[in-house]
Amino acid sequence: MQLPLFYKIIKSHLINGDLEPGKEITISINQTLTQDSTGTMVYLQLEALNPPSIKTDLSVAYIDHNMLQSGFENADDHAFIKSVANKRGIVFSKPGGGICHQVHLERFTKPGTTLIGSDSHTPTAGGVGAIAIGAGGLDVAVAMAKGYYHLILPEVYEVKLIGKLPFGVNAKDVILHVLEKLSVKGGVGYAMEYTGPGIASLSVTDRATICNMGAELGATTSIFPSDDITKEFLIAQGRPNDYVKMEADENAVYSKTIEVDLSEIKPLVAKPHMPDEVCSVEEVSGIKVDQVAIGSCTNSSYSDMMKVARILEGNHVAPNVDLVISPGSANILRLLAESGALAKMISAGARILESACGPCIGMGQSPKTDAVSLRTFNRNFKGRSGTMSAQVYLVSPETAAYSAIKGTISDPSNLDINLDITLPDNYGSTDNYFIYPDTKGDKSVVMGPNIKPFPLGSKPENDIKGKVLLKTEDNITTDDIVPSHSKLLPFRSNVPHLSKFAFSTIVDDFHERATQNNGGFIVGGENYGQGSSREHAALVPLHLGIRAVIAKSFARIHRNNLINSGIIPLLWSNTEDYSHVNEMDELILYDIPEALKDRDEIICYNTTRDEKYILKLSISSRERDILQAGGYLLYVQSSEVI
Ligand code: MIC
Ligand code: SF4
Repeated sequence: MQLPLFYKIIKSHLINGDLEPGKEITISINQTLTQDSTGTMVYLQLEALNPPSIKTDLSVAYIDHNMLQSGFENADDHAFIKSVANKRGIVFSKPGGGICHQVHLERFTKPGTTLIGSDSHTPTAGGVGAIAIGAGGLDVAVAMAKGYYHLILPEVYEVKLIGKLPFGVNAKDVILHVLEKLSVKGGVGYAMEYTGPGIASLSVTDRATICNMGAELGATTSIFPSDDITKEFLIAQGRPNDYVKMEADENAVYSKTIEVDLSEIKPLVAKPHMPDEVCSVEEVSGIKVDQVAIGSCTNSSYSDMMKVARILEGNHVAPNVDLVISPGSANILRLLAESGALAKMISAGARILESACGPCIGMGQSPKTDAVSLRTFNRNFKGRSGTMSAQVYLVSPETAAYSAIKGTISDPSNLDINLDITLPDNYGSTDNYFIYPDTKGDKSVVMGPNIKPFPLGSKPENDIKGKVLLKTEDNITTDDIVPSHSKLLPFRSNVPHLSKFAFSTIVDDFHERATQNNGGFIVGGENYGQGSSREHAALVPLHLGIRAVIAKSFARIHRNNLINSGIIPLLWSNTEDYSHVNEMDELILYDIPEALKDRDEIICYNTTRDEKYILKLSISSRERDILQAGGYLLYVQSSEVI
């Protein structure tokens, strides 16, 4: 069969299983990346695994999320990660070096290779033709220790691009367009593969923007071919030998195809509070803006920043607007400084932030009450900015910069300036932000008082009895399960503290409900756990005594994190039953160990309503073993099985 590029790379990395969509496979992993807010857990787990050496070709630990040092906590976490990196042979990217996905794309990703990262936007690297997948922290620790990763083989969704983007339209608008068409659930079970003549007009970083927000589609990953444009990018990044041409077989067979005519795309926005609430900029133009934030792993590339500088040049930020800009990497910041573009931004009245995630994850720059905030980021979930009442719109850098000077949401296609950016022949580098492991140096691990042991699951009991602590709507995010902002991110290595804030975007007493009832169940709707890769969204429920979550469907990474933590993800056989269950109903799940051996169903009895439900157990045989062992760490430690 003629294969899509995604399957070709999978095939060359296949350790176990067949190219059969829907079935679990094992692939070898060339590279891993971590960032600091998930990284502390990853490296605690790696220490627990204590491998003789790491098995990847390259592993990098980035510091980019927890950058505010308003107490010792974040600095402690950084010191811990740095010490494990040195001990285990992992490259450490210092704070200030840049956002993991942008830096990895610039310095390390190679076409045709595999990368997993403890961050949901790891697929950004698909922009150079690599398979890059976001995963839970423990999966990344295991990939370093053992060199492999298990996944359910997705089907491949072809997005055929034709035409060329019109003036003022960014790659961001392309992915917003795809989100409008497919929704935040539309990519679940798929790898998105971009093909067609339209690709030739998109730079590597444009492609990376599109792959980045494949995470918002729920896709396993997204990928572009590697072609002459990739080659030029890698040469300009000083990595000519990393280039290899990668493309789908001619007449490759895809499960689904949509065609997108780039020339028909207009500037778009995602309205509050979901990335798929898309409409044209024109429809919302004129809305008064309070804050504009430009940056994040979606839109912080050199060309995005240069376009912003062009739009700001000779203008000033409107009096009602606070404009903040964070370039994606130290190298981009250096290039902006050298070219004079930074001076144009500053002259216009922008606040320049360091190269980091910053406002994207609520690390500062929370907008004022009821503010309208325009962000070039990828997620606008309610409360993520740190201000519950803020109205966050996701936009392109062009829309952001133009709106910042106009003071209202404004359509950049009305601009009358040249926005063609000539990319550098040589980007140079700021590799002094990397610390390479010192083989002869001190190998001790530094653990400050903020670093607490992580919770471990346990073998399941025969029957699980408990109350429904919470019943949620569809599309609940991990930002709901464990919110993240400047007050909570410093506690990513302190699960007991984080657990006090579980589900606090939905109810303010989840912690009490769980502790007063000795744990219980969560009942979810469709796409439960969408969004980030944070395994804290499983570790916190585990700490609070949750042993099973029953949902209509689960988001991929969160489902895996539940299993890794020893929590059973169950599906309604009859989704009607969802409407029968209420909060505080008491449920009993019977014969768990037996069911985990080989059954596809678990019987659930609702003692409050005297009703019986059949729940589906849709898991692989390896996942059965993991759940029987009480979680992935216990399973891996006690098993040499791949
Ligand atoms: C995010 O964008 O939500 C994050 C913060 O980068 C997360 C990781 C985390 O929660 O630490 C992600 O996308 O996986
Ligand atoms: Fe950082 Fe935001 Fe990207 Fe997450 S989405 S990695 S917080 S920039």
